[in-house]
Amino acid sequence: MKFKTNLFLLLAFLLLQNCNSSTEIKNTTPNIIILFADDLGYGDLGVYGHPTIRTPNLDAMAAKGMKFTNFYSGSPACTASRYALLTGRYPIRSGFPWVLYPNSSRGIHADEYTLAEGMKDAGYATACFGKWHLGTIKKEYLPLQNGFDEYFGLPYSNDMIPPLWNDIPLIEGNDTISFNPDQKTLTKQYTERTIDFITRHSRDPFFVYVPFAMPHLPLHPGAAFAGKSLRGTYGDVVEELDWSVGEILNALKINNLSKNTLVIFVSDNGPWIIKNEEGGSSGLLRDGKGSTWEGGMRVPMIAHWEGKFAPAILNTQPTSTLDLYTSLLKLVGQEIPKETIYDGKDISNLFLGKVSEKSAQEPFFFYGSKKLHAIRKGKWKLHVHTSSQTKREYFAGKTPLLFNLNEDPSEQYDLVEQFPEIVNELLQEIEIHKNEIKVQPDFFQKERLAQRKEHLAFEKKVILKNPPHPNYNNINTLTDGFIEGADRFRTLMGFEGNNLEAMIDLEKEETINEIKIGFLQNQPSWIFFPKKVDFLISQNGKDFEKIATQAIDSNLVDEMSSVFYFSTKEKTERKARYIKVIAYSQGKCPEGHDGAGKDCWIFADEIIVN
Ligand SMILES: [Ca+2]
Ligand SMILES: [Ca+2]
Repeated sequence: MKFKTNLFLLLAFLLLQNCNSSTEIKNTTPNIIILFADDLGYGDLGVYGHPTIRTPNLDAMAAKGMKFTNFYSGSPACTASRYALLTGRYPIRSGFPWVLYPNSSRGIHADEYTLAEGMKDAGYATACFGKWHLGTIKKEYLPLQNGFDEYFGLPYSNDMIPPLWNDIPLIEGNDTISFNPDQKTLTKQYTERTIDFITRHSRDPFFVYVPFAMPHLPLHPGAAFAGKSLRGTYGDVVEELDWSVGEILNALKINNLSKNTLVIFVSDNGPWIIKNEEGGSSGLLRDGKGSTWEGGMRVPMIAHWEGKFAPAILNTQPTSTLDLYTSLLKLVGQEIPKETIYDGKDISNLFLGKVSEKSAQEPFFFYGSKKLHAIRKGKWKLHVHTSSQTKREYFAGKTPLLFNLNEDPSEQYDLVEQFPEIVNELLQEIEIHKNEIKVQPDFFQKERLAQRKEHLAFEKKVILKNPPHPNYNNINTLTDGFIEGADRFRTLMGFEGNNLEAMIDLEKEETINEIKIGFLQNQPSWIFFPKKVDFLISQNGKDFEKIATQAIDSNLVDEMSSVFYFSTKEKTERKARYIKVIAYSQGKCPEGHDGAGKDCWIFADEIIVN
């Protein structure tokens, strides 16, 4: 009897335990997994119609989940696309709208509120396993400083390797653990890391972001996949990604997490079609990576959340990675900062199995590397600028072009003539958007604006006696309040052989205590400090009085690359309305220099008047 009671108690205890853990799961917000393929085209999966690439796991994921057929990446380029996904903002807002290289000085700005930071604030454990590509040159650009608890992977594209580039690091956390790893092992390693993370956090809410290295070139399938696909090496690599998806979904099942984990599989941009059969396919869509034709930005997107929505839903609504930012943070109950402009719309209802009545009519904008190329609103897409890495001029380069994407997803039949009112409406939407984009400068511009120094000559008009070189004629730099360093010499004003003689009208009489002007020296580029600088003042703009001269100090002349400010030195306390600065070029490069006897340059920056 006693034994039986104990057994009963034990059973009751176990039941309670069980009950507790299932309530625990029900009450928490979902875990989030984003599997992000690189350069995978719209037509590259079985479930999206590829005739020979076998993707049984992704096909099954779509059969149990939701397949999107009008889903866009935020950009047709790697870095910008990742930026859009992780910040919910058009890449134009970031200050790096295209691709970063291993030596790029910029990276993701610390003031961006990343998806991972939002997840962390919501109490999630966070990890990124794979290609980062949002900056590497400073520690602050790396994943751990941008919301991820863990990171493992190549920090940029798998083709930025020797001999064109330096050795590529494999990074764990903030540390380089090796160089030039065997790329055949990457997909497997990223998969194992992801499964390990899921297993370790099976009782905490978690967010895992897995930006795969491939099928971006070079293609390196794992040993178990090499030579197996009818589609060749490209197919091998995609079939390995499919295996990875299967393993990750299986890990969720084993850990009893399928019902409270939203898994999203998507690609960062269209296929790299200029690489011929090594690149993928955009199926029935036009063009590929790098272009704003549909093939460049419409990508496969599959969402899976067991039990949340009816199986095999086909979602034809125009949606994008920008929307994922907004919607996923909504799903985990995290608010986004109010002071920043975000571009994504809230489609969280779709992931909850409800209809998202909102926003099918909200415009989506397509950007090339420098400017806005196209808009989509509902079924209509209007191109105002087109480009292709293939150098092909579709429609003989004509713009604007209007397509009805519901009836013509391949963008073959231009309807500009038939629907002028739609063209006008979309052109207006573009104008509204362009004006709105200007309102909020990117975080780098903001930082720079904060460093601007106002002084008496700030933004005053400058009149030059001698013309600057046409390649270096940025006259604004003389009074724009930005005090530049030697690294920005291309933005300074350059004179070849000539003197600089600049007059500034202060617009009213001022008490002048000091005048300064910055000059760059970079002797290997034939840029020398001036011999001397004269400072003059005038009441009427005609009769000038010289109030000071500073000759170059020979101690400075050896400096390799530096900016030096010539000044009036002593406090002048003189009243005047007009200022003149004359900087005397050394004229010819000196003896012993590469350019000895030929014209040398002077490069000027701010004329500061206090
Ligand atoms: Ca890419
Ligand atoms: Ca300046």
